[in-house]
Amino acid sequence: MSLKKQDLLRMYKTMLLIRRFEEQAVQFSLQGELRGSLHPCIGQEATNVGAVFALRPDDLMTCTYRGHGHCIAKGLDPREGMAELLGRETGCSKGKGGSMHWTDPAIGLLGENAIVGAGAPIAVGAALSAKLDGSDRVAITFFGDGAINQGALLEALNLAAAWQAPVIFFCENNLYSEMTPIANMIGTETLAERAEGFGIPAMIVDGYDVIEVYEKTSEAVARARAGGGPTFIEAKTYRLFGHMVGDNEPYRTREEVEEWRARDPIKTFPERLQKEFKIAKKEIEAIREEVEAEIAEIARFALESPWPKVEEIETFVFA
Ligand SMILES: Cc1ncc(C[n+]2csc(CCOP(=O)(O)OP(=O)(O)O)c2C)c(N)n1
Ligand SMILES: [Mg+2]
Repeated sequence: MSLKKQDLLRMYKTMLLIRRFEEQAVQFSLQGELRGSLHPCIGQEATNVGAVFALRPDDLMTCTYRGHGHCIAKGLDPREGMAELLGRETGCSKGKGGSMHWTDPAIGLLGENAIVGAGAPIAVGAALSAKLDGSDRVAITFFGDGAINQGALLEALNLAAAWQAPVIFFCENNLYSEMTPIANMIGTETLAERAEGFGIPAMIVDGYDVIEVYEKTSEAVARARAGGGPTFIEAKTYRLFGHMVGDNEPYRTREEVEEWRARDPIKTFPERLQKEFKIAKKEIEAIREEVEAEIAEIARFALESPWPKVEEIETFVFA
């Protein structure tokens, strides 16, 4: 395994930071500090971190409205992320994007996207551009199982294969598209086998195992960088929170949620670090303390940040 102790600790720290960030965001939403809908990635931190850690800082990325975790893992300043959620001027999209439109070209983030499947063609275009420039950058696009029947995704898969674009299609299959179980929406056993029909190699990974996600994504990234074209990855994952704040979850059972919660990477990964990698408990506790302090600072920064000025209401607005 190529991961060293420091990498494993950084993975744990980032997953925990994402979890605590999302919990703080939910709290802000319930308190009315955060307006608009919020789709937390609670439970999906191992795919966020495992996949993004396989990238270089100059690689390109698109993700969905459930994208805070990917963006933080890619290097977005979480203070700017939280300020964006609260609509403040210091936010990564100047307070004009909110939860579903974080953007930061400096870290290769070409944007979250509220339209299901819409990030995929953007990533294929970015990958094609990297290829035509003669660079070895790759692009990754994250989407959910619900995107699997979207024309935009299917056309993007086709063009990526035809052009051998250096792009990774990363599907976070959390079993539901809003309230609809994936089993009601497709006739195949897996989503991965769809990609094979386009001539794209596919892999299925355990999305609750951050190391496996990292290793498999690294293989796909290496192939893309070397000119080997696209890969489709289906990660089996689960959201431990509802689709969005306010979802009362009538479409799934408590037992199902509890089964996944028992494997929650935020709980099981530090146990694994101790048992399998012999990392001392006190190092893990130190990370927990660091993250708590960071979250307090993130919340303070966002709450104390100014609102955008009325005179700037039309700047950075397209039409
Ligand atoms: C093109 C389009 N159709 C419908 C919607 C409404 N919608 C918002 S989220 C969502 C579910 C998508 O599920 P999935 O892709 O599995 O992602 P998850 O929310 O599970 O992460 C739908 C249908 C939308 N945003 N865009
Ligand atoms: Mg889904």
